[in-house]
Amino acid sequence: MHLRFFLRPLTLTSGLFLVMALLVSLNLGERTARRQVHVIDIAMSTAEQGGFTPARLRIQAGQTVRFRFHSSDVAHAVAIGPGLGLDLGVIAPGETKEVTLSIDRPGVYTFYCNLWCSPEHWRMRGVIDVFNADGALPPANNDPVIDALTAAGIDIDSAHGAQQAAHSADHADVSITPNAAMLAALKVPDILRTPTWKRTHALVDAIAALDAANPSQTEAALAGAAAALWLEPLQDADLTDAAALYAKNCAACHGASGRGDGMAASLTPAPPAPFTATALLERRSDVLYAKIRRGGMGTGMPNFGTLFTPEETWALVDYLWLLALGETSP
Ligand code: HEC
Ligand SMILES: [Cu+2]
Repeated sequence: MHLRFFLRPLTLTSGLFLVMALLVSLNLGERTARRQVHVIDIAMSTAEQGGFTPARLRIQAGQTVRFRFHSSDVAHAVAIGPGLGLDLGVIAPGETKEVTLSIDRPGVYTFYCNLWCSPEHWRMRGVIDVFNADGALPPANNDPVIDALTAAGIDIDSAHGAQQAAHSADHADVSITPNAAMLAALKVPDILRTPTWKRTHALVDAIAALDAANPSQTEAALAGAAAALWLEPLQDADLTDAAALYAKNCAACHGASGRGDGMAASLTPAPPAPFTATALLERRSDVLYAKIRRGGMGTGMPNFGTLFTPEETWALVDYLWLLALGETSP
């Protein structure tokens, strides 16, 4: 995708013509209409007071648009996704921030608040329909990961269900401390190191597979090795962006270190899930991914599928494993 954007505080008007000249030069040969900046003013108040107004925008692919966001009540923060990498940061009460951009790929985009601003904060979202030249929107893509879970009959909401409770009882007393030395000492079937296997299996499955390949190890040793196996691909991964997404969009409920103890944790109909080794023992990464993208019906877990790209979502899943198993965990 080809994206141009310029973040500028309202007060800096001097650079405007330079910026416009650049935009126009990049657009040479395109229709005159495209050269004009289409300005859209968007007022922001808490979701209880109406959220974004207007909340639905229609623009043309390739059109240069300037969004001006104005906070009228409390501090908000605005990001636009998926895949645009746009985050305007905090907008204080009475302040206006703007962004000038042109989105070349038609589709449906979301602008959203990523600063906890009220109990209904996460509802503070708006939609940008980016039409192609024919005035049409491309059809929405299905998510192959969620489709595969559905096809396999895996209900992402019942992952906590009876089966889970029964299994957890067996493992409740196992403390899981990643043990790389133990992992190195064990026989590890190759398939356990493939990304596909890891995404579609839980830690308990890894423990069982290690058990089968290495008879007469203690459960604690096997669990430590499995946890180290889970962390292996994360050692070299750059999860800086995922950590920032988590801090802005998830920590208010799930807690900064994933203990389920964020400042808004008491406001949700169901308690926010803790991201600890024991809590995630039976969780498949693809189920966590699906839950993040689709949300938890009626539980208070918002859906993030219209905000983040699949890649950003996988990075968040990795980050959850780091919170659960990484060195920062108690
Ligand atoms: C408004 C509060 C709230 C916010 C914000 C929130 N969550 Fe949740 N989340 C919940 C609640 C409540 C649950 C438990 C209900 C459920 O599993 O559906 C949950 C469950 C989950 C689960 C399922 C865990 C499991 O063990 O099955 C995942 C994964 C998750 N959240 C990830 C995230 C991520 C990542 C973010 C940020 C991008 C986030 N959540 C933001 C409230 C929230
Ligand atoms: Cu907010």
